[in-house]
Amino acid sequence: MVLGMLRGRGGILARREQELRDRESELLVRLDAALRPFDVAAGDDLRQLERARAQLDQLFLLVVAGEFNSGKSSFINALIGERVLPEGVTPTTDRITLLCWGEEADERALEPYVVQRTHPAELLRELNVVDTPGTNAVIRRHEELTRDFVPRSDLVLFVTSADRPFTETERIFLEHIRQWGKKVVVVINKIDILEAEAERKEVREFVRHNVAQLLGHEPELFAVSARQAQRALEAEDTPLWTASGFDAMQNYLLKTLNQEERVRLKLLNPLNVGLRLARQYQAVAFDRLKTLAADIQAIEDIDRQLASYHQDMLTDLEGRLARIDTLLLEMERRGAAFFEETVRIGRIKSLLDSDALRRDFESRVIADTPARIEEEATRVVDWIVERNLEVWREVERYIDRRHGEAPEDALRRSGGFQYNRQALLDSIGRAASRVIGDYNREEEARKIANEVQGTFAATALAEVGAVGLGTIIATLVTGAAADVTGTVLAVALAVGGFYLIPRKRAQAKRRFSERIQALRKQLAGALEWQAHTEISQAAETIQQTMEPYRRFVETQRESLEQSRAELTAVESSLDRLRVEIERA
Ligand SMILES: Nc1nc2c(ncn2[C@@H]2O[C@H](COP(=O)(O)OP(=O)(O)OP(=O)(O)O)[C@@H](O)[C@H]2O)c(=O)[nH]1
Ligand SMILES: [Mg+2]
Repeated sequence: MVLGMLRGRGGILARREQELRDRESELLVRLDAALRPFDVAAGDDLRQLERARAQLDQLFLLVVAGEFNSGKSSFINALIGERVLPEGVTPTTDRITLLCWGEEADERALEPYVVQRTHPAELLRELNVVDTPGTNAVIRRHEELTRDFVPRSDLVLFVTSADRPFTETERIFLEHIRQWGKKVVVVINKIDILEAEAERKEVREFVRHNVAQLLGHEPELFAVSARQAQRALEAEDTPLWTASGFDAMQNYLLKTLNQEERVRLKLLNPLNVGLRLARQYQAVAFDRLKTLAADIQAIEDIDRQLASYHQDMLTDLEGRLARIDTLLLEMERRGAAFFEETVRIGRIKSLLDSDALRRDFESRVIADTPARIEEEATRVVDWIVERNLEVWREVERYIDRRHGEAPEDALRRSGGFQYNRQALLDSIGRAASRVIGDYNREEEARKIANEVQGTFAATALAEVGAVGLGTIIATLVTGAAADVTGTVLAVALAVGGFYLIPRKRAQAKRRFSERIQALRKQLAGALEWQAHTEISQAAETIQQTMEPYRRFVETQRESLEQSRAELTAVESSLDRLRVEIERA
């Protein structure tokens, strides 16, 4: 009301209207910017928004839609007063036809499947009318065209037919229109086929009730007969024109839907499109944030897993080293007993036979200890190898689980985001599978064993051949015996040094014990260091592999949180503006 009055007073309305228009435009530009980060999925929606915004400056757009054969084209022809559109019993209209005022009848293509027709009909000076292909026809393409066009309309005239009023597919289509926040006027056409007034009333009531239920408010509803209206026009029969319902229909379109109401609807059209998109993409952002939260959880789990693996590994290793300790300790004890028994004055003769002495030492003291130590060390190495593999398996399992949580269709719908995320998950999954697939336990074990051996080889042998750890250890401990027996022999030969014997015995025991201590330290050190290095390396490789995913998750989260906040802000501004426009 106010809008119309103000316009009448010249300039003031124009300013008020312009101000609302500008604010709306500004909000829609903001919305557009907020939707940009939503990648390809938002492409179509952005176009809808763009078009709706562009139409702010165009003539009011009345879109006539409904099921095929309900008489949409006939309805428009009657409204215009001439048969400008083809009518027919089969699905007839196969493109969107935009009817505009023009001095001469003309036609030109606007977009694929969209034509503009000019016609010198009075009604078209007030509004543009759009004829659409019918829904629920066998030709699916028709319905898609119409669906895509709905967001552009300022008002939808929804035409249902009296012979099959309000079908299920019509309900679904109306639901779609409603989601775009469109104002809908319902037309029941072909009312002429119902002769009894009671039947007409029944149909009206049925449609009214169902539409009201769907829209949540009483619809504006007209029962008409396009056929009668066309006949009335031809015969210039005024009573028939009134009876056809077209008098009331035309009145509504030109008077009730006056200039101010049209301006209001015009302003509300892009605004409602914007509101819908703002809400829709907040939900998208929410969904993605939920996915990301779970991703972050998974990444943290992997981090924790890696840390605890490291800890477990070192703890487990202590137990394994204790077994090697026991072997060494037993050997040390046997050594002490051997020296106690051998390095004695009464045994001087056997002491002089250093070869025999050494053999004796080797068989009684050293015995199979080096082989058993080697066995234990091999077990430790195998266990390191196994552990390493397990860490990667764990990563693979996590990635698999994250993968499984994004269903195929969701992936397609959400476009870039899910696609990129999935690609990153895939690449980690592949990296993990590759490591696991290529993992050669024996090769890994050999590598680690070589490293450990290397630590000893330098001390034990000048030259490292392909000797095992056991041989190296044997060499090291036998060296102690050689040392001892050598010294003892020297003493014996020096003669007279009886009193030296006990000292030499103590010295031999001490030396042997020192050797073993050194060996023990070296072994534990080498194995611990290897375990630590291996797990650290695996952890580092895993972290590196995960890095792009981690970065993706973090940057996406940040940007989605911003988008969501902005969308919420735009939504509430649009809501406020809507109230203002509705009240204006
Ligand atoms: N009885 C009766 N028939 C009508 C009326 N209006 C249209 N028809 C007939 O219904 C059939 C379909 O009319 P159209 O105007 O082509 O219907 P449409 O909704 O445009 O159909 P599509 O373009 O295929 O979606 C034609 O045979 C019309 O003659 C009416 O008021 N009464
Ligand atoms: Mg048609």
